[in-house]
Amino acid sequence: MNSLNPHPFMCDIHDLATLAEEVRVGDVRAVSRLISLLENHPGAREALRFLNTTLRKMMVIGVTGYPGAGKSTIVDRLVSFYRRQGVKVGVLAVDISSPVTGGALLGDRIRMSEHAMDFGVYIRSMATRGHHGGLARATGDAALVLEAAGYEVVLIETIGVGQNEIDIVNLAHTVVAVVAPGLGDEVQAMKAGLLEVAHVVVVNKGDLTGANHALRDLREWCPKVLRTVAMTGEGIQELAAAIAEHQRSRGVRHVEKARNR
Ligand SMILES: Nc1nc2c(ncn2[C@@H]2O[C@H](COP(=O)(O)OP(=O)(O)OP(=O)(O)O)[C@@H](O)[C@H]2O)c(=O)[nH]1
Ligand SMILES: [Mg+2]
Repeated sequence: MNSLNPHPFMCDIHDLATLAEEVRVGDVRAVSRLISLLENHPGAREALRFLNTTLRKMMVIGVTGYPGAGKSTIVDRLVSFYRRQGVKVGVLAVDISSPVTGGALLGDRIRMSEHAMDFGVYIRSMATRGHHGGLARATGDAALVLEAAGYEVVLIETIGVGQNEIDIVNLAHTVVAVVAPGLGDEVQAMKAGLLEVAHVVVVNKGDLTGANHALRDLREWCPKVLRTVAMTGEGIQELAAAIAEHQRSRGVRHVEKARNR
């Protein structure tokens, strides 16, 4: 239990210090409580001072791309991959799913999966609050909280359109852009924006017609393009290796365990 004052507008410094201490010993309820406070009360950012985290000990991976491309399915597979290494993983789902594609909200998808009962996985949906910049701040703060609580990898799912793609680039150490065959015009549009900032590009739904064409096309634009079939897990290990390679290349000091896998 923590002693935070239940009054919604009180962020007493002693309560914040206590809450931060609970976060640092890995108390999941304290993690949730503090992230909620950070989302709603700017004053709660004082708690970050007690956490003493910088995101340098953690891998921050952005998974972004057009609605329905398979971001959540990929994130779910990556969570499995990192859990098999014994790494604690946080997942922040920044945007709600598009009603058009029928893709499940990430949290829902993972909650239905094997990770639901896994205490080494923390899953959270982040609300956009309808203004630029605020999303990145709250998501960055949440990542800091997770790092303080001992999570070694955080996966952030966002829909890569508009301002979000800029936000994610500023926050994530490695940005993975997910496309799927058949998106056509959307892929063309992405070339002008997201693909230019992505470190790893994934053509997911590699089982569908058009995947090879998309791969050839994208390889003219991007240095690192991989094919995955997230539904079956094909290509996920290679994706994890490409992420680790990128982290190494930029000298991120994340845990040795999550590296080289
Ligand atoms: N054929 C095929 N379908 C896939 C694959 N990966 C995911 N899907 C399906 O594509 C749909 C969308 O997958 P999601 O993982 O929800 O995609 P998303 O990008 O997270 O979607 P939004 O959050 O709505 O933007 C689901 O029905 C998945 O089962 C794949 O490799 N092949
Ligand atoms: Mg999704």
